[in-house]
Amino acid sequence: MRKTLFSSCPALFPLAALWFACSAFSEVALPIPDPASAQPTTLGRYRISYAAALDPITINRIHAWVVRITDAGGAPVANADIQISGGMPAHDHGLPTAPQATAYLGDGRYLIEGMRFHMGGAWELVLTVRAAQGTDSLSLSLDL
Ligand SMILES: [Cu+2]
Repeated sequence: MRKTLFSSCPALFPLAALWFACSAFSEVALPIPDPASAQPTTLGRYRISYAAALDPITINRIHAWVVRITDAGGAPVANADIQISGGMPAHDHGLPTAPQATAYLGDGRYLIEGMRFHMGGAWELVLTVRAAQGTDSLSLSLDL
């Protein structure tokens, strides 16, 4: 299953192998977003599904996410630039880390590394996608 994720892009394999080696070491599996959970972005240009490597998400543990981006018709979107921002609106602070999209995993899936939430409560996460269809974003509400 994992092998097929990378078969369409051999150039990414060394990076992916490294990530898998690290993830095996830390006993964290690559999460697979459920396409059925995809949500439309604000302007309807994309649909985004996501999965966190921690389930449930634990406070103060740095971890990875995988997000899957498709166009409005459900076709996987490659070559997207993804910016991650957010914070706790009620506390007027941002994220304690600067999560980054670090690898394209194929089939519209991107590895997001560096996620961490440092307290329980209501978080907002904003994923901004810039790709061929234009720029659009999705706000997620997380109650931790
Ligand atoms: Cu807070």
